[in-house]
Amino acid sequence: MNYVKLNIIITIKWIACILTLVLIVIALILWVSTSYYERTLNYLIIGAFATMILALLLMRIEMRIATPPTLRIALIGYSRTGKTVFTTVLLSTLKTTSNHTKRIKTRGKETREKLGEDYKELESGNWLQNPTPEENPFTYCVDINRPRSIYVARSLEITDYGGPIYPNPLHNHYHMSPFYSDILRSHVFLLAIDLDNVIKMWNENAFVPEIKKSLNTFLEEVFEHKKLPRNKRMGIPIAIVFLKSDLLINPNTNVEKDGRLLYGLELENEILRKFDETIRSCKNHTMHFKCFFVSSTGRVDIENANGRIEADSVTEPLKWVMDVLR
Ligand SMILES: Nc1nc2c(ncn2[C@@H]2O[C@H](COP(=O)(O)OP(=O)(O)OP(=O)(O)O)[C@@H](O)[C@H]2O)c(=O)[nH]1
Ligand SMILES: [Mg+2]
Repeated sequence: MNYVKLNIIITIKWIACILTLVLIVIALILWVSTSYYERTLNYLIIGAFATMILALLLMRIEMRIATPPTLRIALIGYSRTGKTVFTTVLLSTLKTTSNHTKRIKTRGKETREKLGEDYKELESGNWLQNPTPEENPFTYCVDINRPRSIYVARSLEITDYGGPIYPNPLHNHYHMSPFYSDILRSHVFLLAIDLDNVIKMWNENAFVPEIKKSLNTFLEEVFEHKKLPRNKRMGIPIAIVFLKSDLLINPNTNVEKDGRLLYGLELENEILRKFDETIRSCKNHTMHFKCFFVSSTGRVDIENANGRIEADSVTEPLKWVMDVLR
């Protein structure tokens, strides 16, 4: 979506609408005030028709730019954040557990096979064996069945951008992705953050500032790429998805504040406070922003759980995207 182009089209559309009205009013006045049919009247009617057709044409172009038929969702984050597990459980459960069921259908053999294989692997008590190769991100294709609406996208493409495995999670990999320009061109951004790292490095005062810095840089580039005016909030959906939220209620979690161990909701709030600056920056730029705490598996010891997946809030981010774009 190029917002400058969109704004120009919207402005010309309104000018055409106003011109149509003005021409119609003048034609009416002329018609009422003169008893005979004047040539000017002909020109006015033709002019009004022409501007009306132009306005309708521009309205159609505006709709196409604002809501393309296929919405591209970029899922990004450091390597080993849990993105592939998240997408697998999200799309597999969404098909079976919600009233979005009828509206969502995975498309294509590739998507179905990948989801089927990965979900089976998780259900059998194993984590996914291979990280997503950086040079080969996977795009899950999903159809949305909304026949009565012409304003919304009919399909989604969720791309899971794998990152290289860095021994040091402080590394900012966004700029290194060969798909960086593709990422910037996406319509929706899901920014994944690994709670495991946030918790493990709670007191190190390095991970959170670093990830905040890379998120801010990335967001600035998104806004710049889309030529978003600084003083205007636009409608790009952006969500921060904190993954592995099961760790927040893990008794081994060791986050202390004022001599007290933080846990569950209290810890969630403390984490949100840590990311306050990034959250504020997102809210300043877009009308559609939300944070989600998600556990894709529901438990850390997936092996001991006989592969039972008890996901928590895993479908919420996508449901939210679909709702805001309705
Ligand atoms: N506790 C917990 N651990 C998880 C969860 N999801 C993933 N993990 C862990 O995170 C690891 C990485 O998950 P992936 O989904 O493969 O990570 P990724 O972000 O796709 O990584 P790349 O493909 O390298 O970018 C898994 O092997 C698990 O150890 C979760 O919901 N809870
Ligand atoms: Mg992956």
